[in-house]
Amino acid sequence: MIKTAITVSLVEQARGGPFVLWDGVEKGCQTAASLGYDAIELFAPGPDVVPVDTLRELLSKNNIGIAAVGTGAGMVIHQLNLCDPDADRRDKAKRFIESMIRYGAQFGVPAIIGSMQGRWGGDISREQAFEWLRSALNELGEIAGNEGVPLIYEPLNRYETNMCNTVAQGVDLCQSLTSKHVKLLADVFHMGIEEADPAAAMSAGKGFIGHVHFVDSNRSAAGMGHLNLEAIAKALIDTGYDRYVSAECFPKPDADTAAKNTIEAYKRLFPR
Ligand code: LER
Ligand code: MN
Repeated sequence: MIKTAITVSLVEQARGGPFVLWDGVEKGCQTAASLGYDAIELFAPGPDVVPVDTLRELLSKNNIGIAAVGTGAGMVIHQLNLCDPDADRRDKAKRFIESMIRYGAQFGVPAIIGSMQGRWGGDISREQAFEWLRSALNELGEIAGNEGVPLIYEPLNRYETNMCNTVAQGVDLCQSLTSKHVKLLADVFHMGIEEADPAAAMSAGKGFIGHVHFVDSNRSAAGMGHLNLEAIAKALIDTGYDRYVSAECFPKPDADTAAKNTIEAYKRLFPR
């Protein structure tokens, strides 16, 4: 069964970004639970901001789960990424991601590498950047595997990275890794920009997809843009995917409307 999640951001520096709930983790859990979501997806400044026990209590009190934890704060707050020309900063990027993997693992959920993957260019060749990215994913993938969770790698659209932009490129990357614990995040917003046929791309990701940001063309809530979400959802269901679809969308026209519209669309597209 496909489960539903909604993003909660605690990262002030990311205001204006594609996260729905911004009023703290307690309120986020309450709102998500009251609307019938299965889980929150947490975007936090680091692993120490919401102590594990505190979050455990909040989740249990609100009878809600957690789907995944983001690592983008490493980029947004500390400007760290895995393709930084400076070896010390690349290592700091890995250690930040490791800290989030270990945090998420205490809830049995994966960490997501999106913007922290970085990019090639300037003095850094494409080959060099991919070597660093592969090496980091192998190292971090093994750490995740030893913690009993996958590590999630997210292809992004061309305006955010020049590493992997499509699901097929992500599949190639996963196949080139020695670690078998790295899965892909299929973000339907990025797919709407990069894929010739998002539904076909979803099908081709069968077996490799470990998390989904299920939103619309304009990064609004599912149903508020122009993608053929019925076809994309059907393709995802047909792959046998049974993890989360998550609302990583703008809180437009406001958070409540985005959250309500998303869960209504999820109930329609992913009937139980
Ligand atoms: C960034 O555009 C994105 O989709 C996030 O999930 C990555 O941090
Ligand atoms: Mn995303």
